[in-house]
Amino acid sequence: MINMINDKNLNPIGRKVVTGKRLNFKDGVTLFNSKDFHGIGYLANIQREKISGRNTYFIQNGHINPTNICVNDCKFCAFKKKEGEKGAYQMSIEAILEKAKEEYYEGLQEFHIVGGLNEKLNLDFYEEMFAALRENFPTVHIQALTAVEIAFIAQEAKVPLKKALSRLKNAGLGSIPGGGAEIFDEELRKKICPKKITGEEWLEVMRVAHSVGLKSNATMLYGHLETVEHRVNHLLKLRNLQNKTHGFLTFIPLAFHPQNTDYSDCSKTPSTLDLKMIAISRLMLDNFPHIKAFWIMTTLPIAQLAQFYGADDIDGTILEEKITHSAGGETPQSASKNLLIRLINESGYLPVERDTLYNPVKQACS
Ligand code: V47
Repeated sequence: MINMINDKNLNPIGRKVVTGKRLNFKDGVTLFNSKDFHGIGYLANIQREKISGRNTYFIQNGHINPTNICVNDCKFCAFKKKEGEKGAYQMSIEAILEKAKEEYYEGLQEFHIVGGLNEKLNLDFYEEMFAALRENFPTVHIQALTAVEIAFIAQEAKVPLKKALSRLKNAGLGSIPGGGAEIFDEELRKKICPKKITGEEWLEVMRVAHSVGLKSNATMLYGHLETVEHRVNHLLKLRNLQNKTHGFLTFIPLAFHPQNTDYSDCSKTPSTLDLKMIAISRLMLDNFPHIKAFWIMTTLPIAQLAQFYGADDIDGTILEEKITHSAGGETPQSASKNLLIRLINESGYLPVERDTLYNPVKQACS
């Protein structure tokens, strides 16, 4: 057998991967510092195939962003607007239903709904919105509100987190997207998103969400000011919580898009880093069932390649995306189901259409 590992520092990590031993902080740092790009991908693929076999998941979903008005002032965000600022918007329940109607077709599995921290949209509004969506689109799962939005809504309503989450769940919330995690290191977090809840608070929202039976995703924003150590610590905090709750479905590394942000002099992340992030996430997060290459951020060709570097999910049809596209994203706004199936088939993986909770909808073929 040809040896796939060129960097001898990766050999002990390779032995751990093959024998199913957990990687530690030092291993994570070694992986990020290694230039053995193919070696890292080779190891991540071993882990991917152990966990997901040859399956690659995708979903027919549509995004809705009810408001871009946000009291936080995250330096990396080009989507946010202050109230009254040009381009600021806030959708009514009727407008959200109209948007959902535009996006809906038979086969759509999920509405993915995230937005800004808008003081005018309270817990009652979101309950009403979920109830209206559930009534009008009973077959579509609602994945909505980042942990940051949930903490804000609960705080504004002066109700404990658990109560707010239970009320939202009863109204129709099905699961929680992974946004808002950014980077957990508190010092850096204070710099890039000073008004945001802390990393510990983000983790606490997820812990409580999992305890009331809501599954969630997790993310990390990379490619800004973070160090390799920040990234590894972030992954380890997620792994620790997952050990306790088993409520995370998938991890999505989010590539920073700098245009129109306070860090517009940063370059876009290189594709090599995008693939390395996927691979190292797969290796470190051994208790996460899925790793997603979010094609709208990585581009479709990189999402296709990511399947060989640990990703077993390439997200979905999306239909319209605003967060990355406000920040210079150049990918198309949507991808058809047939295109996603083709990309997966071309790579020799098995396309599995899924619902939000990763139940296969039906085995896709083309
Ligand atoms: O938390 C903001 C990120 C997130 C930028 O759960 C940016 O499947 C890149 O929740 N460049 C919100 N990223 C989006 C979100 C999400 C996205 C994809 C998949 C899932 C999922 C959830 O968007 C924010 C922040 O990390 N973001 N600005 C930017 N300039």
